[in-house]
Amino acid sequence: SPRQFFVGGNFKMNGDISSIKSIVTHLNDAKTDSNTEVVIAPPALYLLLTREHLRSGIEVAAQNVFDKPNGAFTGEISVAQLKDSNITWTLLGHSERRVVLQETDEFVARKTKTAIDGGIGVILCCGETLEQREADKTIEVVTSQLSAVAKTVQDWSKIVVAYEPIWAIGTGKVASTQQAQEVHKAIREWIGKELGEEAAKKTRVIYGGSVSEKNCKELAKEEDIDGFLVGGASLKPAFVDIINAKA
Ligand code: G2H
Repeated sequence: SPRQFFVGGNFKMNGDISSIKSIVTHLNDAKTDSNTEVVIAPPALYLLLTREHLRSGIEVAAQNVFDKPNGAFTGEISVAQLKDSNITWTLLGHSERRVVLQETDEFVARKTKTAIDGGIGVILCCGETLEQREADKTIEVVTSQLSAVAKTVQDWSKIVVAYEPIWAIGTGKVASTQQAQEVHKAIREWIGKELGEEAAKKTRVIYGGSVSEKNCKELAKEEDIDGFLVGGASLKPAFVDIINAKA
């Protein structure tokens, strides 16, 4: 594959100083596949601590960022503040934010544009509900989430697309390799149509939703699965096995 394998760890709202330090120490000491790009996303409060203790070669991501440069936006963090703290990536559009915080496709797109224009990478999440899948709307839902971004961002070289079917998140119900591959392939075809063949060839499309050390190897064999976004398992030592899924 012309694409570097990419594994993200999304800690969500988990951990404390002591447990995050021990995850970082474990990663620092682990033998990780040098062909895999690794990025971990702790809660905002622990970004600096994580960056300070984590070895170079592993990047740190925020779980969210705001779309304004600075000012009276209580509770928000800017792209410039992330860069100032050596935080080089952000997640955006995770379904937990789309559903719980009611973020729209347009808001996710504005934040993605701000992050990309500011020079940080974006792990852009998309995915359908069980109801949408059963109504055969999966590809339509996912591509319309991505379309909102393509309207304002043409350069996707610093975007990693994370396909996360909502029904597979934190449920232990992983998508089958065929189900995942089918959507990843459709996303790549959509990228080709909207952004060109070069972008389709180069953009990493990673899978998220109950990825574990047990199911990662099979998923990693699929042609259009370029890595994983890992939630629950990224808090455990087995995260290293997922990083090494291709090794
Ligand atoms: C999906 C994933 C990480 P989990 O949200 O973003 O979490 O692996 O716990 O399903």
